[in-house]
Amino acid sequence: MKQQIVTPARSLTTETEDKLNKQIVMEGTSSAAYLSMASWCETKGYETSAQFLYKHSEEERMHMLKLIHYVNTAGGHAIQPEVTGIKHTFTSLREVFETVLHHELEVTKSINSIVDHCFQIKDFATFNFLQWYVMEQREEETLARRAVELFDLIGEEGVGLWMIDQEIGKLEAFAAKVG
Ligand code: OFO
Repeated sequence: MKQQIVTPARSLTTETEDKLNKQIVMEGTSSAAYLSMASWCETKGYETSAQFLYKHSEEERMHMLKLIHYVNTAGGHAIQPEVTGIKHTFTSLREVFETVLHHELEVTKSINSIVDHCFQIKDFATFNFLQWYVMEQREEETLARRAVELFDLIGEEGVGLWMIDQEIGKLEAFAAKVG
């Protein structure tokens, strides 16, 4: 009897699909968290920081969508993430940007671990797809770190907080330069 050869219908493994779905949750959480921070900043009169964070919330949503399309077109099923536990109030503008930095460092760790996994199992298509996220994290970490540094550089007394808020708006151009 002729032996039937069963070929898998896709290269994406279930394990990689699960990891990418977890990353989709992380990007969705980033988008929601930054939206919440933007809203808080707007209520406190930190206009430039609010605009910066609204824009970043949109970018995180785009990161999430990019992953969703990748998983689905690779034969998997991307799951719309449940996003819960978003913080709505903050004690200070400094706390907002320290939280952003901490969060971005966690996202970098997560991306790196999926990249490592893909390399180990020789899923070079996903490995290659994720390089965009590797570089994006590099830029986002720089942005967040520079934002936190402004608090010590300028100082929060007097018009300090107003100046910090203004400077936050200039960070995007700086991060693009150092990429
Ligand atoms: Fe999605 O780049 Fe930051 O979190």
